[in-house]
Amino acid sequence: MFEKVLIANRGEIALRIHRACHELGIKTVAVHSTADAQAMNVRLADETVCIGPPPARASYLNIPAILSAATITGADAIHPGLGFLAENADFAAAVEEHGFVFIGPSPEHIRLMGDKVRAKAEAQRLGIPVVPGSPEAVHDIAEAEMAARAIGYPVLLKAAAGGGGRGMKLARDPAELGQQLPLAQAEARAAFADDAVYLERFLDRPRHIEVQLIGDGQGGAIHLGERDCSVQRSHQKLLEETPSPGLDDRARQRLTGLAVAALQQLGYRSSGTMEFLYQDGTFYFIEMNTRLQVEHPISEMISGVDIVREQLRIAAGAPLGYRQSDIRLQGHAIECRINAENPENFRPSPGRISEYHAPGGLGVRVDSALYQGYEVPPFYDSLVAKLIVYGASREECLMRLRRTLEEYVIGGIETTIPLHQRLIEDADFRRGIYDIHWLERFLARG
Ligand code: MV4
Repeated sequence: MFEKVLIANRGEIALRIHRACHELGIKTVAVHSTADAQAMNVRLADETVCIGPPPARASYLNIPAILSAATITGADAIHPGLGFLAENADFAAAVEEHGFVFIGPSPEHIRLMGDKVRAKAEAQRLGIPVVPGSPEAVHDIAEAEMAARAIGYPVLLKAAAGGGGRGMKLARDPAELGQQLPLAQAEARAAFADDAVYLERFLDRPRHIEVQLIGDGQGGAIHLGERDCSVQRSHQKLLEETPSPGLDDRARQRLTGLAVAALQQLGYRSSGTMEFLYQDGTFYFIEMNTRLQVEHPISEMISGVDIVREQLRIAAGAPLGYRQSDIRLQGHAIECRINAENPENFRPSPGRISEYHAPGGLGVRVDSALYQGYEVPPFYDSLVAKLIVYGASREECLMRLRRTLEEYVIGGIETTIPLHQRLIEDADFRRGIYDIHWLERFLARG
């Protein structure tokens, strides 16, 4: 096993990785920007290196500074966490070229899944149903119109180098396609330095379902069930749950079985997630994320598997510690993302935490680097805590969630806690009836 791991991230996820390392007896190196010198993950680390000023491109995205920090401290391996450099294939390759272990998938798998057109083709080759669409990027209006006619309108234009929803454009007919194609190409170029776009049939009210997977690159592959991530706004997830209240056991088995078989075929190493849209009883693969995800704890709650520990063990060369038959998915888990934001207009609310009391008790997990007196900096993502609650049933989970949201005190800043309190009382949410548009409608009702 590694002796020392450098954690190339910040906040709650850096703390999450630090905890997994310390449980395995691994020393940690925290790298941080000048804005994060007082952060809890930095305070708890065995060694710290300041890698630059607050803007992420000068610190958390600064590859030479991170590699230098690993060299100076004599780290064996680097965990990228999520966001920042986690899905940067060039970073993963550079880490390895410098003689460190990258705690994640191979650079080739990161690159493959980063190209959304290639990823879909690969998924299809591995027997996974994909959204009907253009098999390749379209380069001009003639190609786009031909593809759209074959797919059927309405169609969505998506950036091949994209993901996460940025730059998507809807076209309901050939005239709209003519207008939207250059806009989609320009946005793709601006956001991803690559103007390649592809087409898909537009699904109007899907659920967003993803499968948590872990492979060891040595033939071992498991799934930890699915997560329903439909409760979102502007592509920002607010609440996730597992299992999805929208799936029956047969659909779940089909989906997870296909996904894990494909993962094994890929020879994939580390944690990964296949994302699907689910509508009218049909699954459609859209993307694969080649990283640990924010919402991974709910899968840990119902499976008992420490996903970060498995990432560390596998990166150190060990085979997966589980076969699928060892995994028992039991009960229900929900995560509420608590952001430092105004709960009505979602404007960031950084500042000093004047008072802090986290909930506890049976079935409760709080992943957060907050503490009383901490100053939430204004430079980064507004996620400051994740409240994860377990129940034997969804009903029990919801009752416990209500109780823990009531108990949670975060003073001095605005948070999304009041919004979570409101939305878990909604009749349709309580019945599990929602799709990716549900939250927007809920917010519009006031
Ligand atoms: C779609 C779609 C409808 N039809 N693709 C947005 C994020 C990116 N990962 C894929 N996205 C979508 N792709 C087709 N063919 C609707 C969305 C979408 C969405 C997907 C998942 C979660 C939230 C979403 C919010 C708006 C749109």
